[in-house]
Amino acid sequence: MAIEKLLIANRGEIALRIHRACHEMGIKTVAVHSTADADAMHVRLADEAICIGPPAARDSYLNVAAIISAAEISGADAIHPGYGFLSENAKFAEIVEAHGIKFVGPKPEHIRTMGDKIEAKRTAGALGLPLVPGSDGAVSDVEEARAIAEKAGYPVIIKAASGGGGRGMKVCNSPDSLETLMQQAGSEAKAAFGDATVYIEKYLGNPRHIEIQVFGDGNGNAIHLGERDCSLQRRHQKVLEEAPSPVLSQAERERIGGVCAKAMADMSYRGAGTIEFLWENGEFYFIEMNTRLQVEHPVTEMITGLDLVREQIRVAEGRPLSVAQEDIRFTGHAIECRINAEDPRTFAPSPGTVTSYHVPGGMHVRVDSGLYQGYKVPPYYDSMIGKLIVYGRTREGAIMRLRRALEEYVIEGMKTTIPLHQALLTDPDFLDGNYTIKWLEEWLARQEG
Ligand code: MV4
Repeated sequence: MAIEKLLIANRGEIALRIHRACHEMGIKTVAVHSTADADAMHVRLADEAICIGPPAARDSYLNVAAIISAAEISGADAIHPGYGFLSENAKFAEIVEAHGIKFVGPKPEHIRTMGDKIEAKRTAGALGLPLVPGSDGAVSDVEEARAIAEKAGYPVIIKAASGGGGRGMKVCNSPDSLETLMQQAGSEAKAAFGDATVYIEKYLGNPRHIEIQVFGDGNGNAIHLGERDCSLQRRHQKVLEEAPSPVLSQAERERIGGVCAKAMADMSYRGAGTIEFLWENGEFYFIEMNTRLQVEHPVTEMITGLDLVREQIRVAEGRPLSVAQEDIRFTGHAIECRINAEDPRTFAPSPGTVTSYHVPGGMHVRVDSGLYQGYKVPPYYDSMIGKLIVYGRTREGAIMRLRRALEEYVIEGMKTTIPLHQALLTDPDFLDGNYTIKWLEEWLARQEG
């Protein structure tokens, strides 16, 4: 059941990334776009393009009826949702499949399970993944909450079951504030997600964010592709990611990776997934699972040589994974810088027209971006305009190459986060790999002073 024509239900660099994988596999592409994206690079390159609505995402990239209609009209036999937008919407995946169209992503039931953070944790625990100590499911009763917090030890964190991206979380330092914070977390969760359900975990004070890339064929075979260290983030937006993590040994990688791969095999997971952990003092603690391709997937591609979008398409066609675990070798080091159209100091969005553009090149340099000279960055969407990814045989080599590539990168007509990356790449802590999830915000505060 080979896919012949694939509809890309996304925009920007990831739409281009998907298009490239398709054309390398001989698959025709259909771009869908809002009126604001008529001149986007992936729209120009796609074999067909269909306008699905006005700029606001809810009327275009989130418009299920318009996207399904575009697939029907163009005769696409598959839809790739990219990341964000409809990528983790179980209902959308079901609707796509109900129309006889292949969804290039996990089974809807797995998207649904992992979208509920409590269900995700229960499932992860049952599959043998190490969990953060805390409540076994939802907590509504304050007395129950007290007992759980007492057992886990303060501080604890109260999280929304429907949350994600850090919204609706409350750190609680003592029993005195537990009741108030639980109520606050519950009502904020209700307002943001329409669901007041919360759960409690021990709060880890200074962890790293390390995530494991997994892949399943949907028939009980699954592999892991090692980890990415995504600790460098600001306000829950990742800024720079690297693989491998500076703190893991090959033995630790194989151990946690093996546990994750077995878990995915046991649930017959299909497609790409990312299992997110907090890592502190040599221990992994599961927090969430993302059932999509991630922005930072290229660092994994660079150190494994595997094309993750190609693998996604293969398993969507019902074919097996192209590699077995024993075939996977982790070689060298890769780093990705997210380039945003933002002020590098205030992070205020800075959309505009690209008046001058020059991309870095040379050995082991990859730029995933839909930018071109004259392109007008629309103000309606995420401010990420591209990613610069480099590979080196060592972490030091990758850092030197990244500095060189950032020097070459010219984007005029808007402010970008390139200068932020350049400053980051000279910091002694960064050079030592000595950072946690709190480090970047503290570093930024020091730059201000
Ligand atoms: C935590 C935590 C500390 N302890 N859970 C933030 C987003 C969501 N995915 C989970 N998050 C956290 N959960 C416990 N038990 C700290 C965070 C957290 C964080 C996690 C990953 C990357 C950046 C972060 C920034 C602030 C807080």
